[in-house]
Amino acid sequence: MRHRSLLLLTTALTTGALALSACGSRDADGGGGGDDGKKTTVVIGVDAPLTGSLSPFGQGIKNSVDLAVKTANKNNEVKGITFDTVALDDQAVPGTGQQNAAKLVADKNVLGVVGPMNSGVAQSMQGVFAKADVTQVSPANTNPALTQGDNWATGQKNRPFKTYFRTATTDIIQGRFAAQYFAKDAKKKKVFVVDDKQTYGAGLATIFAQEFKRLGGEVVGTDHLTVKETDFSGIANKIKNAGADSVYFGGQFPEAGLLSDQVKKAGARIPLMGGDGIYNPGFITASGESNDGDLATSVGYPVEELDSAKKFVTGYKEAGYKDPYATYGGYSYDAAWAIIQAVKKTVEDNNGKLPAGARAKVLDAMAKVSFDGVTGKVSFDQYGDTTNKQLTVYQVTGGAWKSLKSATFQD
Ligand code: ABU
Repeated sequence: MRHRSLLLLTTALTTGALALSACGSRDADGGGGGDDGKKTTVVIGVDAPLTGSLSPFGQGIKNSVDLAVKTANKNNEVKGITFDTVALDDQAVPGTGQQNAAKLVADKNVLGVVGPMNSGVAQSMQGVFAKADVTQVSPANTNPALTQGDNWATGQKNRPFKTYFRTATTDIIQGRFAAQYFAKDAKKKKVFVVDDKQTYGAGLATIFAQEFKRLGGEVVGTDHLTVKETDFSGIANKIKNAGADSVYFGGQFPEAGLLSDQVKKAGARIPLMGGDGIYNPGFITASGESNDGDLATSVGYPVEELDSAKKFVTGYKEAGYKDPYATYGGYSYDAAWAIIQAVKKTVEDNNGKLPAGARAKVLDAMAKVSFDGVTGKVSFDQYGDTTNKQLTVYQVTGGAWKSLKSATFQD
């Protein structure tokens, strides 16, 4: 019942926001601004899971985009332009993400979108944005096929959508980085690999397993769990009986925390490792047993340790957002700032005015964006992938995530 009320509220807020942005400003894609002292409103859309189990990630994404937009407006970053945001909740459901993409495309003031969080949701949105020339930047998607096509593993890279970019690195890098840490630093030899059958989780687990085997490790068993289920004791017993010295899990933190708990309750006191999807305090609280020693990789260096992120961290705190910026906050700020920079270039190239057909021009400018962001240098390669290949290994220590090792991935 409570869930239904939340859904209704989110829909109502969403509809209101879209209606407001449409009538409260001039049409951003049709040209205007800068010539009569009146400002043109450009909307940056946000799509993320704002309710449901992954909302701790989604709220951090939404707030960080909001902070970027407020900073741009305060600094008059693009003369003649006021930025606004419209945030839609995809609940981590691909169909909902697709509907949200259609709503954002229908608002002519939307020149770029930050999101989504889930790679599986992105697959359902990419085509909608591509048809409308709307630039999309995900701060969190890591599945390689989104930028490099379905045959990336055979070396035949083919960018499927020119409108799609991301500030988070790919699982080609993350999965291999994790396997190298497990095999070389943690000296693990026998891993049991589990995934959640989702685009992100299954892809990441496959890349991890391949690299772990390449490095001489043994995959002593594999299994799959179902998202939103809670009893993984059957898998936990298999892991115990396989004689594994470690578990690798491709998926998100709610299931990962429960799996870790049940593996330990089954009597296997071995570490579980996962990717950025489990790097959340919710992983630790989901487990009744202490999961000290468990590991996660995540994209980038820890924001709290970066000089380039100091203003972001302080600004976020001062803004008083209820939820933390979480794993993707810095990347979300940088994604929004990249869109803002592309709008800036578009306006500057057109004598200070937003040109007609602004969406296509913002898209052109996006490919060449380059600036020093919260997470480091922000720019994109020919596939729309970030050029930032930094990653960090975190470990649960004393009931909290602590960074262990950060590096720039080298092939
Ligand atoms: N990168 C982890 C979570 C988001 C995704 O599905 O890619």
